[in-house]
Amino acid sequence: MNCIFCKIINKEIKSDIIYESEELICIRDINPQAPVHILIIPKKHIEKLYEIEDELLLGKMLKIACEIAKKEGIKETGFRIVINTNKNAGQSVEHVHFHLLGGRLMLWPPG
Ligand code: DGP
Repeated sequence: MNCIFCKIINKEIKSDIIYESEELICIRDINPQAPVHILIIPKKHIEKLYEIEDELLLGKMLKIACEIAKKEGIKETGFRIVINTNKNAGQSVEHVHFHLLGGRLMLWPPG
């Protein structure tokens, strides 16, 4: 399958892996938008957030994001979890992923 995240999961493409389990892989974003920018990616190839049927998987993704926020030292200062879905939101990789961002002041509303 010609999916960049599947290639990362299969170790065909190198990445900075900070957490891995049977179901998830968490890597540093190649183009960081904040001092801490980590992608939480399910290993199963699912393209869109609304296609995930496994509620437990969604919960695990949020839970690991919080654990990583703590490890990265952004839990107390603040962090943002972003899930871009489809064109208007700027989804560029068609394999669902959460962005965990922190380490700087973030604006609201987002651009
Ligand atoms: P999105 O635009 O929401 O679909 O986010 C895709 C993110 O994936 C974007 O922030 C850049 C990141 N990305 C794309 N290709 C690679 C890669 O090969 N390695 C890593 N670590 N991140 C990548």
